[in-house]
Amino acid sequence: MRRELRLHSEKHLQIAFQMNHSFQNIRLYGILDLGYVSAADCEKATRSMLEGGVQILQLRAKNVSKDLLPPLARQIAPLCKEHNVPFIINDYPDLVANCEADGVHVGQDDVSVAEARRIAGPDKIVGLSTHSLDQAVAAVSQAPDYIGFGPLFATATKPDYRPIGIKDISEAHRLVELPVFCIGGIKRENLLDVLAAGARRVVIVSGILQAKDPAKYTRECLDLLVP
Ligand code: TZP
Ligand code: MG
Repeated sequence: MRRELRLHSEKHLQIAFQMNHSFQNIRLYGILDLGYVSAADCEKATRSMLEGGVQILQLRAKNVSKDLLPPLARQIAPLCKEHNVPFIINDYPDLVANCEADGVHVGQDDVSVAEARRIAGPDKIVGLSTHSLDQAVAAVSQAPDYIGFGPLFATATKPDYRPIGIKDISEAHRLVELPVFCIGGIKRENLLDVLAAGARRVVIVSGILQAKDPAKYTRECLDLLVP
C-alpha cells in the first residue's frame, strides 16, 4: 500500500513536471468566449487566434447550454492540435474527453483542482482562477498546472468582480511557483504596463475577439510578450 502510494505520487510529480515544463514558452492565452463570438463564427475566430499566435486556447461558454459544447469543441480541437496549442474547456471537467480537450479550467466556486483532475484524467491540464494575492498563494496547495490572476482591470467579460490592479503581480510571481496568467482588461494598449509590473503571461479575451483584425491584434500582443 505504502509503495503504491509512493509510486502514485512519483507519477503525479512527473506529470506535474511535464506540465509545468510545457508551459515554459506559453505567454499568450486566448479565450474563445461565446459572449463575443456566435457558435457559427467559432471556427473562424479560432483560426484567427491560432494564426495570430495564441499559445493556449480556452472555450468559455457562460449562459449557453452545456449540450452545445461538445459539437463546437470538436470543431476547435483539431485546429488547436494542428498548431500544437493546448485546448482547454472552461467549467466542465466531465466534458474534457468528449470535447477532445487537453484540460479544464475551474474557478474558486467550481469543483476543486483535485476533483477536476480526477474527473478529467491524470494527464490533463487543470487551471484555476484566483482573484487576489491570498487566493493565488492558497492555490499552490491545490497544485493546479497554472493559475489565472485577476481581473487586473474592470472588464465587461467578468463584470461582477472587483479589479485587483497591477500592484500585486510581482509578489504573486515571487510567492507562487506555478505559471501565473494575468487576466482581466488586458489590451494591446496596456500590455507593456502589465509586463512592467512583473507579468510574464497574460490572457486576453475581448481585446482579441473585438479587434477589427483578430489575427493581427494577437500577433502584435505576442510581439510585446516575446520580443
Ligand atoms: N477571469 C478573470 S477576468 C476574466 C476572466 C475570465 C475576463 C477577461 O476578459 P477580458 O475581455 O480580456 O477582460
Ligand atoms: Mg467556472
